[in-house]
This record gives sequence, structure tokens and C-alpha cells, in this order.
Amino acid sequence: MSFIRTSVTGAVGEIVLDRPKALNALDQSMIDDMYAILVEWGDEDAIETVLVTSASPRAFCAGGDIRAIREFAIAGDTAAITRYFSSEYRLNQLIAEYPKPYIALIDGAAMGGGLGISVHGELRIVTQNALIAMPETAIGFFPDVGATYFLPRLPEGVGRWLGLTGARIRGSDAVAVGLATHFVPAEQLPTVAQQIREGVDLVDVLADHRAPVTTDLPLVTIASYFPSDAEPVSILGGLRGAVGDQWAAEMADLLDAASPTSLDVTAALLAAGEQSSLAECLERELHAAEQITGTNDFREGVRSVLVDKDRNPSFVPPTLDGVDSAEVARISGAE
Ligand code: QUE
Repeated sequence: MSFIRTSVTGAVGEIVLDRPKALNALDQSMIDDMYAILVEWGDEDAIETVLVTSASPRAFCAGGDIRAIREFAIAGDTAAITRYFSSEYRLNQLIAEYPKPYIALIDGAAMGGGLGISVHGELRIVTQNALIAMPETAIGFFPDVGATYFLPRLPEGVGRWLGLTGARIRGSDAVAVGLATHFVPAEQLPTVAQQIREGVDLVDVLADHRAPVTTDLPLVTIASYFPSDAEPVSILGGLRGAVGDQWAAEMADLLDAASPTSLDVTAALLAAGEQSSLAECLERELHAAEQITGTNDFREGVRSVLVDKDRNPSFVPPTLDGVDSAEVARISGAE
């Protein structure tokens, strides 16, 4: 029993994510199976294009198997944690270097690890149902899967905004900021998928079906509240000081709900990622993932969001002013 299905139609290899009960969250077997088939197809002359789709009407992929990681952490099984993240990040790197067009069709939630198996690919086609986020600070983790590489490369402030608050954006917004490459109305997505399988030239497929996008994202506001050199504590102060700005108040609430240590670790990793290659970012993320999964905030964040679902975590320290900078340096590995 596998949670991915693979097939070949003509010169197109297709991977269907098929773990609908977990919104296609990537477990170890899915990561291993995806990596193996991508390596195989990369070397096979008969395969020209790889297409990744979802069997779930709700999600492309909700993230990683973070509940299992929490269980490993509680059991002290650090080897299983290292194995999970190193194989996930190796898959992200393979997709980034893939020698053939890699096309993800995103018609639902794509969060955390779901972005890791799409954003690094050449084409990310989204619909109005796409819901995109890096929500890890809420669970005492940090935006990984290469996010410390791709977030700092988005328009001014956007990566820090998404990575710190975990804010969710729609498909059209994802195209506007560069996380996605094309927008297609959901009604036309089955036709687009079929034409790709039939080998219709991608330029022609997209010319026929893509729709122009508009975005409501307050990009100027985002740039002003999330300047590239600001610490989370000053970002939060700026948002709280903006009396009467509803958007700023909502973003401050998201930061308040996150693990304070995660926020500072995320800021440090995003700053370090600005000057690093994807491979360097993934290596730094692996270190940080190994460290942060051993903390109270990770066990507590996953418990509150994914296990008990009370959304009432007891993070320690509870606010940004109490965060220990030596602990942040230890976790992030970024001095
Ligand atoms: C942060 C995360 C994840 C998350 C929520 C966060 C994550 C993840 C899931 C998730 C959601 C629904 C499921 C599931 C997992 O939620 O990585 O199995 O059914 O996988 O705030 O990083």
C-alpha cells in the first residue's frame, strides 16, 4: 500500500499524491517513493516531462508527517528524525536540479512540505482553490524544505511576512509574488492535465488556458511592516503600534500565536539564507530541524495544533522579550 501512484503516458511521467485522509501530508514512504521514481525518470530518455498531481479534492499537500516526527522526538529516536528530514530535503534539491520540466498542479492546500515538492520545480500551476502557506512557526518549527532559500527571494518583505506569520495566500497571490508560475481556472485544470499527458506543447497548453491574475495583497504595507533587517520583536511592535489598521492587528495576532523562539530562529535562518545557495540552506535547515525538534515548543506546538487541536500551546518563553539569543544561535546554526 503506497500513498503515491505513478504512471507513464507517452513521454509524461505522472506522480499522483494519494493520501487524502492526511491531506497528502508527506510520510517517509512517500518521500522515498517520490525520490526513487524521480531518479529513475531523470535517467530515462523516454520520459520528457514529470507531472505531479493530487487525488485529494481538498489538498495538493498539507506538509510533512509532523505528528510522526513529534512521536520520534518523544521517543528520543533522533535517527528517525534525521532520516526523515535529510530524505525530504534531498528530494527538494533533486526537484530544483531536475533535468526535465517538473510541473505541479496545485488545486487546494499546498503548505510546508507541499511547497517543497512544488516551488523548486520549473512550473507551478495554481487555481482559485490553491491555498498556500508556510505555517510552521505556529507549531514551534520553522519554514524549511528550502524556504530559507526561496522566501528571501520574493518581493521585499513578502518572504518574512509569510515565513513569520504563516499567513495563507490564494493562487492568484502566489503567482503575483512568484511562488507559482501560472494561474488556470480550476474548471480547466483537468483539460490542462490531459493536454500535458498527451504531449501538447506546454506553451500552447498555457496560452489556451491560463488566466490573468490580480492580487489584493497589500504589497506596499507588507514591505513597510516587514523590512529586511528587522527583528521579530520590532516587527511585532510596529504592527501593534498601527492603531486602527485591521490588517496589522491580524498579523500581530498571528505572530502572538507563534512560538517566540521559532520566530527568532526563522528570522535568523531567513537572513542567513539571503546569501546562501539552496544546498547550503537545506544543510542549515537540517541542523535546525534536528535541534528544534528536541525542544519543548515543538512538542507543544504540534500537540496543540495537530494532536489535541486546542490551539492553546504553552510556549516557553511565552513572549519574544524572553527568548534566549544563545538558544536561537544554537538551533539556527547561524551566528
Ligand atoms: C504547520 C505544519 C503542518 C501543519 C500545520 C501547521 C504540517 C502538516 C499539517 C497537516 C495538516 C492536516 C493533516 C495532516 C498534516 O499541518 O506540516 O496530516 O491532515 O503536515 O501549522 O508544518
